[in-house]
Amino acid sequence: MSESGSIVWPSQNWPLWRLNWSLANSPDAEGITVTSAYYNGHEVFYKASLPSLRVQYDHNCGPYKDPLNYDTAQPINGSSRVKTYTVTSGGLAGLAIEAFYRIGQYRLTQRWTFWMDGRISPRLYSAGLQCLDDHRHHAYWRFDFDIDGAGNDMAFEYNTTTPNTGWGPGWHVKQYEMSRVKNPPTARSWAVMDRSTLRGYHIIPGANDGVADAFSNRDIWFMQYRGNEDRHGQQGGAGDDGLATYLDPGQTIVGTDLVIWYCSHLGHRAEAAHADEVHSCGPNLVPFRW
Ligand SMILES: [Cu+2]
Repeated sequence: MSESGSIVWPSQNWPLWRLNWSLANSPDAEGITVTSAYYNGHEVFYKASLPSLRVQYDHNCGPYKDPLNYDTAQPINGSSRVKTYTVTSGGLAGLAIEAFYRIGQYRLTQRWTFWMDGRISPRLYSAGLQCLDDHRHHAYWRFDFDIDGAGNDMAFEYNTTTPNTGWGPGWHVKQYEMSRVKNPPTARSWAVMDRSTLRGYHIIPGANDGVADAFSNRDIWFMQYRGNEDRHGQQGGAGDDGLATYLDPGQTIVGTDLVIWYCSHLGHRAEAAHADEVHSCGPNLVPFRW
């Protein structure tokens, strides 16, 4: 079984967002996928998904890779396991696409919100304890951007310490496939942009996205699109995200079809008082020149 749909939002007469969504069953394990997403008439994503959720405990439990798919999702809207609805926050409306999963003792909510101003909030909410021990959930989103079409993309990194290299103060171009970690002292963030239209998205780490560690040691990966690297959640395993093998450090990414993976590291403490607390993570994607 699976579920899927197409949405034009907020209305056919005012199609700010157009996209398709689906939630496939096992062996796929990539949560709700969003495909062919357009904001204001311009393509943003070929596909966006959540193909890995790994958890590491401090002591004798796990690690686990938790599969987000139709089989672990629960009915939340009649018999449907995916719910789409309009949310409002601070006066701004958004299109939310949501699923609720139960895996062992975990209760997980995955939500995509596509805001009226073009911002996108991919989120994962977690509650429940598999073992009475401190642990970290590592949620990996895969963003296959096709801004104004598949090819001709560029990736950038921002640091407060970088002089103007022609792209504005703080920004420099990423030339090759690579992975990076956050650096709060320089307010590090990233961007993807179409080289001809100069439309793009700024990728800003979320406030609760934690820090990389020895178990999950990177925050973002930039790579050229290769069809055989979209494994629908079956890349890597509990102990290893498998992404290092996707990187070819000699492969230029300037002007190519870019795929960006981003990982949130969600810490979760085990004290009884915290066991039922819901924690959320995820980056903020903000459009520019749209
Ligand atoms: Cu947890």
